[in-house]
Amino acid sequence: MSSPAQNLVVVLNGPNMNMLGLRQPQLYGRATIDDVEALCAETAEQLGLSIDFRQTNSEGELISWVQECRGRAAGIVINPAGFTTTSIALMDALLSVELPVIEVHITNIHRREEFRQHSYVSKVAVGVIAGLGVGGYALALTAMADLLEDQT
Ligand code: DHK
Repeated sequence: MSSPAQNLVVVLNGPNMNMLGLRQPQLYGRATIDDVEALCAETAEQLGLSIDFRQTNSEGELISWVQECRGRAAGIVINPAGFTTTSIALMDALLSVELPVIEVHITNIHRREEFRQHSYVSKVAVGVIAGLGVGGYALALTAMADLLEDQT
């Protein structure tokens, strides 16, 4: 029997992602966080994955959620949002769980302000998807499914 951890991908979203659809739609688009969750759920179902989709504005909560993935999940897809460029603690938490991590940004952070371009999360991620809109989440789940398949 397969363990629950084998196909569970935790999709984490950092601060202000609850404002998707309202916040700077010219950059982030009109899709809401609920739309992104629905996209992830649909994509995961097609890929035979389970997902646990979450958003928080709190750095501590995000770190606790990462820690809870150890032994429970097979991989993490994360849009760290504003914590991307600031949180060594988040990077350390991601390292501590020893799981594949894929980083997602809706916008192309490399075309934006310089302060957005350094990511601590990228230091520990298998890969990064940036600038492809909310569709980047579906791409990340597809890449994660391939990664997990290769692991077995
Ligand atoms: C989302 C944010 O909230 C910003 O802090 C990042 C990222 C970019 C995104 O493109 O999804 O700089």
